[in-house]
Amino acid sequence: MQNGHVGNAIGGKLDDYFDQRELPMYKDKPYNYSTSGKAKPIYERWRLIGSVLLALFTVGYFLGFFSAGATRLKKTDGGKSTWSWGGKGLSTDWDARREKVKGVFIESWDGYQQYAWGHDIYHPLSKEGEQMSDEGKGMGWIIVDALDTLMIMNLTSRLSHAREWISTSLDYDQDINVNTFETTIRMMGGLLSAHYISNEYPMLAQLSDDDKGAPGEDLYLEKATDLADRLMGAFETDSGIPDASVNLRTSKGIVSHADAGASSTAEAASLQLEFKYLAYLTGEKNYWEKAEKVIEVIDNNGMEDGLLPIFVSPITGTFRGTNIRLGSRGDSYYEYLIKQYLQTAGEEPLYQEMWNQSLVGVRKHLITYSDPGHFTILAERPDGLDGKISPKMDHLVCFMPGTIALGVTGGVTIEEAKKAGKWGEKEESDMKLAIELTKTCWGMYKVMATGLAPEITHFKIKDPAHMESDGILASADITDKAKDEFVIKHNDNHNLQRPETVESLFYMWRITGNPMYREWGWEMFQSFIKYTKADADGGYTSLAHANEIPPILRDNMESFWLAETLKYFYLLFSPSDFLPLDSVVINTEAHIFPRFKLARDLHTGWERKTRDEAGHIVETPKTAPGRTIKVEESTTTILADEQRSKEGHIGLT
Ligand code: DMJ
Repeated sequence: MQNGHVGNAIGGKLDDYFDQRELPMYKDKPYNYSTSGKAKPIYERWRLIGSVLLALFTVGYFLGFFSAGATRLKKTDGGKSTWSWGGKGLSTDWDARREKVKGVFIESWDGYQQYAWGHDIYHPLSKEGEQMSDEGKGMGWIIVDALDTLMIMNLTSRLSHAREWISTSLDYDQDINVNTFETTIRMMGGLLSAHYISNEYPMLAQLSDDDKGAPGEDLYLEKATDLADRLMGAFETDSGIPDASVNLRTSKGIVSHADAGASSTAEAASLQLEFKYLAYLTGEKNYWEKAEKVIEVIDNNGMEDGLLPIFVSPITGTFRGTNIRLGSRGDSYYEYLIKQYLQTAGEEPLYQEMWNQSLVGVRKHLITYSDPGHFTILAERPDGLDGKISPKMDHLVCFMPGTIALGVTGGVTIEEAKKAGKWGEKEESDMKLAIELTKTCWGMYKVMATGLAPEITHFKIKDPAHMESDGILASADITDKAKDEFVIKHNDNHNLQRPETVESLFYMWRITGNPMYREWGWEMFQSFIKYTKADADGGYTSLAHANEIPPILRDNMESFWLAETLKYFYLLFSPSDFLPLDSVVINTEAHIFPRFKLARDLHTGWERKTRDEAGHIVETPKTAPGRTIKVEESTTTILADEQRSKEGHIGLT
């Protein structure tokens, strides 16, 4: 699409708009879209009237006639700008915004398709592809990761192309070492999600997974199972904690070459949704047992307040180091606690108990406030819980607000939770924390010259730090002044097209119903369009420097740009009944799985050891089966994906 992104000029915006409306911009059409070519006069007339009205509105918006939403820039004292939220403004055409997201996905996908098809890595500036391993022939890194987004966006012709590649070219029998976690969440997760969506929402996926009689029946599921069987060797360690990497041909686990052989806690403990869903689909209990064993081994460390160091040994099953954080290497351990509880429809309460314990631990040890704006920070404890707090947040931590909200209601709206009598002080307080943390994550975008968040943000805080237990502080509005307390170090100002904040906006919108979250998302999306476009047909790329204009581009499109970031934008602007949150559970790579009830011989195969209020194991003999002490107070935590990547193995983020 020529100039197919939101530029500054009004003229450009209108051109874009009319381009999109009048030209057959996308070959892909909704499955049930009429292709008769017969004119539909009334519809066409309304479409024209709609176009004119929208054009007038767009002009008005940019001339400042309307307060078109919560995030309009308001000029205040001394001409300084203030970002404010709260207003609703005129009704917005969310369908049109959603189509814009689809347009950006198409540009990104088509760039990849044209210049790097079948490669794991895509460089949109040099317009080249690369495999993650020189010996490898491609793992489908981008194609498989994007499959379910193609379905959700109903991009049928592109989906057919992807499915054909998977059917004819994708072969996991390769003598290459891959990262266990990344391969599980992206490849297995992508295939399983494609299987689920194509069966559950056949109108979205023109080609079902079950091509009766055709070669490659249940293609996605078969590929997922083949891959899972190769990954399973990673779990064959002394402790049951999986090795960081695995050879796909031999299925032999490979200990991490870095970190004294330790695995990342988050990586070891974020494989469960995928292997459990596969066990459910295939009836193979082994997948279930290996995955859940990891959580048992981790929990048997009896960490204080459910907060964990970011490394764990696959030999002993015990932690390495003292670094506790919910950023890189820690993040999705926590995410998968609550999501495991939701995946099996609330039938495994020990995961909710662990989540609650960890959340209390987060509040006790990690929540502090910036100074003077009192923005809520989810900080780190590099030297353990008795060490000094480090007021730093990886962008990765921004999954947390949405996940907290999800944990509060299980996916239904606040209103519905209240009606169902599932609302009390804890829910109220957790939701407030989610709201404040979302604002902080949004602030990370607002303080940047491009409007795109850095990889890592530091904050100015008081010394000693004001903790939540010293009293909850109300945050100020995010204004230009916030730049003084959101501290962006030179090495941290890159933007890797990450999804976590829009992921949280999506959950917050669905759960609170506050349109402010959609408006924030729209602003973020416009910044991505404006500043991350590679060139006319390359697609979109990540940024080496997001805090200067023009930004410095990096020559890489992350696969999660297609799998997660654009999917969450699309869902944020979609109607709320599209993929209802209380019937699905979304993995850490935004792949969508169903919730299900424990069935057959799939059940929780372990019990938590008795522990004291702080979460330490109490060495008393167990008495009755199922005996666990419910500990109300406790939490857990988890290095930068940058470090995770390229450590000599394939598939590190
Ligand atoms: C993704 O691969 C997953 O979301 C993972 O959990 C964290 N890192 C990236 C996105 O930032």
